[in-house]
Parts: sequence; C-alpha cells; structure tokens
Amino acid sequence: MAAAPATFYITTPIYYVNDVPHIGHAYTTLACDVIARFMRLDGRDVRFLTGTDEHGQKVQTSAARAGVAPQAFTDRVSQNFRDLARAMRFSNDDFIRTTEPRHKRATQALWQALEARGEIYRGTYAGWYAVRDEAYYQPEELTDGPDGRKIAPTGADCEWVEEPSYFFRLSAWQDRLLAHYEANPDFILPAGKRNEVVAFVRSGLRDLSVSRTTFDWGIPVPGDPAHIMYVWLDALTNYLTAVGYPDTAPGSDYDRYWAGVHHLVGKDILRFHAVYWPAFLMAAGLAPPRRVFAHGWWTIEGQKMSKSLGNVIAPHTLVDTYGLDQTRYFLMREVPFGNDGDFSHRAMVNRINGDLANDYGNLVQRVLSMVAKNCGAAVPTPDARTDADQRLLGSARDLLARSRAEIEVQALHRFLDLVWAVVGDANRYVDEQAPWALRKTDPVRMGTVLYCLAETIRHLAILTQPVMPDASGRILDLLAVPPDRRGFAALTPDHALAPGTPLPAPAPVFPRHVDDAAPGA
Ligand code: ME8
Repeated sequence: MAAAPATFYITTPIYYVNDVPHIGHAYTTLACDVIARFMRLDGRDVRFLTGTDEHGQKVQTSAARAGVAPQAFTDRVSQNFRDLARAMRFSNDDFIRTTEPRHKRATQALWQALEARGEIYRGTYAGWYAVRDEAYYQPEELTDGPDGRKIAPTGADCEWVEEPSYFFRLSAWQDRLLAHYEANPDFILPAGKRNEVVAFVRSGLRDLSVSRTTFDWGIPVPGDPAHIMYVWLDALTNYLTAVGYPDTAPGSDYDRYWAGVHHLVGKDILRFHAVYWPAFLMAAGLAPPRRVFAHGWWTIEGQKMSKSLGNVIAPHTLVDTYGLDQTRYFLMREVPFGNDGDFSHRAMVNRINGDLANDYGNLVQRVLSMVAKNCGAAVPTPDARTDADQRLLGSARDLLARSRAEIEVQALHRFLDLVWAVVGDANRYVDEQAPWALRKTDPVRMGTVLYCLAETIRHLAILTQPVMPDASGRILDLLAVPPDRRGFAALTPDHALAPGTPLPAPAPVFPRHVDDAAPGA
C-alpha cells in the first residue's frame, strides 16, 4: 500500500452569521472533527479549519434588522460559533472570519490572479438573485409564488437585479471541469452527488457575476472599489487564506497542506464547491481541492428544521440532555454519512441505551469488574491462547487498517460499524468463554480470557477516541494506558497491556438514558 501523505487539511463550510448555530452546523463540523482527530491519532500533520462567513447582502440585512452596524453584528454572532466549537470539543486548529485582514488580502490577491489571466471581464448583470441563498438563478429555474413573487428551486424568494458587474468566464471551464471529474473519480463523493454535478456541468455553464454594486458589505474589487466581490468568491477563498495564500512558496503552509485539502459540506452548497471553486482555482493557476464530500440533510422528528416551526435544536440542548459523547456518537452513527437523516428522541435513546450502555458500556463494565474482583485489580496474566482468543484479538488488530480505508472516503458510519462489530464479537466471546465460571474451575484460563478481553477493549477505546474523546479517555484510564500510548501507533502487540499493571477501581462509562422526555418538550 502506498504511504499516506504526512499532511492532511480538512475544512467545514464557513457559516453565515445571520443564524444561531443548530445541529446542522454542528454536524458538518463534528464530522470534520472526527476525521481530524482520527488523522492526528494516526500520526498525520493535520490542519482543521472552520469559521464564519460574514459578508454579503444576507448578513448586511440581518445586521440592519438587529439595528447594529454589520461589524458589531458579526463580532457578536461569530462568537456563537466559537462557543459551539468549545461546547462540542471541536479540535479545529484555526477559526477564520472573512472580515479579518488576512482574508481581505488573500481574496484580493486571488481576484488579481484571475484578472491577470484574463478570466474576469466587466459587463452588466440583469437577472434573478436570491439573497437567502446568495445565488443567481436562471428564469427557467424559477416558479411563480404568491403575489407574483419568483421562487428559486430551494424555496428562496428571488429579486430582479440589474447592475454593472464583473464576470468570471465560467463557461470556458466546462470541458476542463468535466475532464477533472473524469480523471479524478473520487473528487466528489458520494458517487450519487458526483453524478448530479457532472450532469449539471454537462448541461452547460454560463459566465458568473462576481461583483455587486448595490450594497457595500464586502471586500472591494481591487482597483474598482465601487464593486464588492460576490460573497461566494469571497467565502470560498477562506480555505486558501488559512494556509497563508498568496504565499505559495516552497515550504509555505499552502505548499504543505493545499494539495491534500478535503472540503466537507452539506449537499445544499455542493455546486459552489465542486463547480465554481475548482474553476476559480484552476483559472488562477492553483490546484483544485483533493476532495469535496457532500453530506445529507437533517430533519427533526420528520420535519424540516425551521424557525417558524420552532423546532430548531441548539446543539447545547442535546449535549445537556444526552451528554456530549452520546450526542457525538449518535450524529455520526445514526445516518450513513452522505444520506439525509432524521433526529428523533426515540432514535437517540435507542442508540444511547443499545449501542453505548448495553453493548460497549456493558462489555467494559463486566470485564473490568471481573478483573477488579478476581485478578487482584491488575491486568491479568495470559497463558496459552486458543483459536477463539486469536480470533478475537485478530479482529481487534485488523480494525485500524479497515477503519483507515473507510475514513479515507469519509464513510464515518462504516468506520463505526466496524468498531461495533468487534464490540459484538467481544460480547459473544464473554458469553461463550464464561470467565465467571472459570474462576473456580480454571483460574489460569480465566486470566487468559480476561486478558484477551482487556486487550480488545484497549483497541476499541483507542479507536473510539475520535468520536467520543471523553468516554474513550476514561476507558483508557481504567486500563491504566499512559497518555503517550493512546495514538494509533500503540495498536500493535508490542504495546499490549502489561500483565500485573495495577488498575483503578472500575466505574460505569455509559449510563443508560432513563428520562423519556424529548428536549424542549
Ligand atoms: O451556506 N442538515 O452557510 P450556512 C445538515 N456561508 N447540515 C446542515 C443543515 C441541516 N439541516 N443546516 C445547515 C453557507 N447545515 C455559506 C457557506 S462555504 C465557503 C460558505 C450545514 O450557514 C451544512 O454543512 O447556510 C450546510 O452546507 C451548511 O450548514 C450551510 O451553512
């Protein structure tokens, strides 16, 4: 197998500051956090970026509605997203705001690179624009709403815009984009989403308006400050800003990280990331991203999340009700990553009480209590291993390579399926080997069985750290695994638990959820 590159760069969308964070925002950042933690534990040099998208008409309008200047408004609302990152224990290395000077510099430099290569020209835009989506639409895409309003396919209201504008020659990039998708079949994942993008690009691309003149909350176009840049050109550039663009010299952060960049986004903004963004980059002479992964959409108890329905769930409500690791686990396990999913109290409780309390928690609890009672509260001493022992340990040792392959394609749910298959193997092994019965008849064999189980749990807990950092850490504490032996490099027999190591008194790690009330009910 070819060695994985040493550096790894992963990004979330930068969120609009007109909204307070909800579980949809937490979801994308959580998925990035899990992958970033996995890669760090696997010895990679990781950059994990998130942040806020603070310019544009939508934010300017929200600020005006709140009666504050846009900068004061964005300062306040951006903080909510930083607080969310802390509350969810996101391990981002950087938090970018598009109102920062470093970002203005990068965005203007990208514009100048595009202009210097003849990719931008001046004209007039006359057409439909949806402020909610910050997107342009063609007349044939729209439907008629009440009162003669025009409605975008996303449901957003459109307004007619006519103003001088700079255009990006997107139409000239159709063939090169298609060639890129063809040559890099995993550039867009999942495959179904890739096919949608390919069909869209095949149907023909029009040049894209990339500046506005009718409001001023944005980054001025270099040399023509009556124009501010289209908020999506501004926003997408954040991924470059954070690696120090326009410095692309050998040894720069751009040089180290850019080629391996992975963008995780919701399906709503795939087109911006998989069509416009690689076209902007190639047009500026820069490499397109390595991967764009579009995940699905969360609904709440079967309904779309919306302020008017009053069913928007704040991430801290879930954390307070169910616990942080439980929330993180549920969001990553419940829905195949890439598919749409539904949050329900019932589904959450089933995961907490089934997968966590009964399966993983009970395994840890019964093994560690038997060790505490019958092995002198120390790691037991194994004797000769049977086939069943080898099989269990073998499945635990195979986990890392198999998990890597799933994380490589962002199949977070399949990674957890693999881990839980071994949890299941270990629980079956406990039942079959019945170590409690061996206590009197064959204490040596009991020691071997409990050792194999403890060693399997060590593997499981090291591997569940990216998803459940707190609980996994507590399990590793219960096994007296030192902090410098918790990376994936320790998933080898030479780092196995040392017989005789004293262990602390076991304590339950995954409580059952007993309160049946839904949050907010
Ligand atoms: O689009 N289910 O920002 P945004 C799953 N600023 N994910 C959801 C979700 C839901 N119900 N609701 C939101 C923007 N998301 C731009 C991005 S990037 C250069 C600029 C997540 O605040 C999902 O990741 O509207 C979606 O793509 C993103 O929030 C949209 O965030």
